[in-house]
Amino acid sequence: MAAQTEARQFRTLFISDVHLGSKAAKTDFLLDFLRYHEADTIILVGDIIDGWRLRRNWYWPQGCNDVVQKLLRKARKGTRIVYIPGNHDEFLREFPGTHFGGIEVAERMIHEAADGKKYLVIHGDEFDVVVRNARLLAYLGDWAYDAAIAINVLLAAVRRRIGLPYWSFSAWAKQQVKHAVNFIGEFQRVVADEARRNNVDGVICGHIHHAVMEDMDGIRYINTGDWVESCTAVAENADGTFELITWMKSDDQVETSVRELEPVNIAGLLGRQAA
Ligand SMILES: [Mn+2]
Repeated sequence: MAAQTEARQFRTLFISDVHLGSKAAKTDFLLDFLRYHEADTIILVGDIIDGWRLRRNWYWPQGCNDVVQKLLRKARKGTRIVYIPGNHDEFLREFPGTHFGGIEVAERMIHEAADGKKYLVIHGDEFDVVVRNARLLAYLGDWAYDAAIAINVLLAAVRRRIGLPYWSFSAWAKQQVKHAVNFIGEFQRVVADEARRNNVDGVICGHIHHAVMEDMDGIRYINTGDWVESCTAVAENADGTFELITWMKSDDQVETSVRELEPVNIAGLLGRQAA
């Protein structure tokens, strides 16, 4: 493969689940990706910084600084950068509407593509609870659905206060290998429903580390994937079309092979789930 020497220019780039502060973060690949991909707007779709991991064990090698510096430099040069926090960087959820170093923090946003289509942009973790209880909630109706999401948010706050990590859908789904595909499909369906409720054409999210672009009954579902395993990003072209980019290389050709699952304590919930 011929080396790419010029940066590609996009209207928008979407990146999520970098997990800076976790040993699994592929910062060298992401840095290389950011070197060769420019955009008018970059939207960080959550779990960029792994706050849980950092609270346990401070791990912040030069690569993490380099990624942050690279993003701040792009912001200084005129790229609009929006940071939508996820569950691993939920400490930022307390600062919606604030700016730091030219980066805006927003809980969620509606992205209007160049072709006029509208996309809801969210990290997606709030729908874990809906995925786990889909059938029950469908039976109980709208009020239960809204209540379940509210309880999930409250539960996350309590767990955070007592030092437990957020219950992770993705880690759980991965452990349930046999059922993982079902749960990914269920997550996609639930998130697409949320887009429908917001009267938009599609949804762009992260969280489950499964990059894909597909149609879910007329709603465009786009997942940006992650920079822990798959090293993917989603780019919007000047005409409003989207492409999924996989970037597993760097100029330094440093191959990292650290793979680890999120160290979450999910035994209680697993016990209840495992029938
Ligand atoms: Mn997440």
